[in-house]
Amino acid sequence: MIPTITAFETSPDRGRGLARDMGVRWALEEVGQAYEVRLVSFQAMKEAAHRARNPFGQIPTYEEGELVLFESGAIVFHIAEQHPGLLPPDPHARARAITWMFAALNTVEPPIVDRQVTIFVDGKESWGKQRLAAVEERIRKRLAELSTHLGQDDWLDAEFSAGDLMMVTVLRRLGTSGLMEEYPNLAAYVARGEARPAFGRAFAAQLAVFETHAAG
Ligand SMILES: N[C@@H](CCC(=O)N[C@@H](CS)C(=O)NCC(=O)O)C(=O)O
Repeated sequence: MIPTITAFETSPDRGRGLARDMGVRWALEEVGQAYEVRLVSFQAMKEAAHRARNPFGQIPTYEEGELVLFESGAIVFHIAEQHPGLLPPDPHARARAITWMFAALNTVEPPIVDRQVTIFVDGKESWGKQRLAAVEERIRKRLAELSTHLGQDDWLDAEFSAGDLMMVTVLRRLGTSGLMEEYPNLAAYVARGEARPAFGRAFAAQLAVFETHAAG
């Protein structure tokens, strides 16, 4: 059965692959699962039909027959469980890969999202700059710790897994901040993820949506 995901009709990132359907598309491409995309406007996301898929009125969602999921991490996990390729068969290696998925979303992503909120929401406040500096220090702490763990390895564990997919997706949210470049092994790690053919196909598909709708 071909699953359907939802994505922004017009992504605020202008197709830079930062909207959270990116990780889901990437996972589907890694495992070779075809998928359909239902594009939603900001207004449609808040309407009852979409809230039935995601109570928080956000993208991405995932529909596969009767199954309806939201939360990009849960969707990627589901895809990884259904197909070989994203979770290693060895039970311990599998549990570690899942641990890295949680670490990406629960330990690394929060200060990175906080930075975006600080810039877009608190930016005009008198204390905005001070808060941004504090948030960036928290990000540096996490990046330094992750950098130490990774060392000169290619991936977080022996093989590329859904844990790397989520971690690279999260680190990409640092965008042009320059923070990741302070840790060359992390910048190389993200570049390694982006060089995977499945990432390239997912990125191109997301960009094509933006270009089509921006032109129209
Ligand atoms: N934790 C959720 C976050 C979902 C999320 O923040 N989605 C954003 C797009 S990247 C969204 O729909 N924003 C529009 C809104 O909240 O109105 C996930 O990983 O799926």
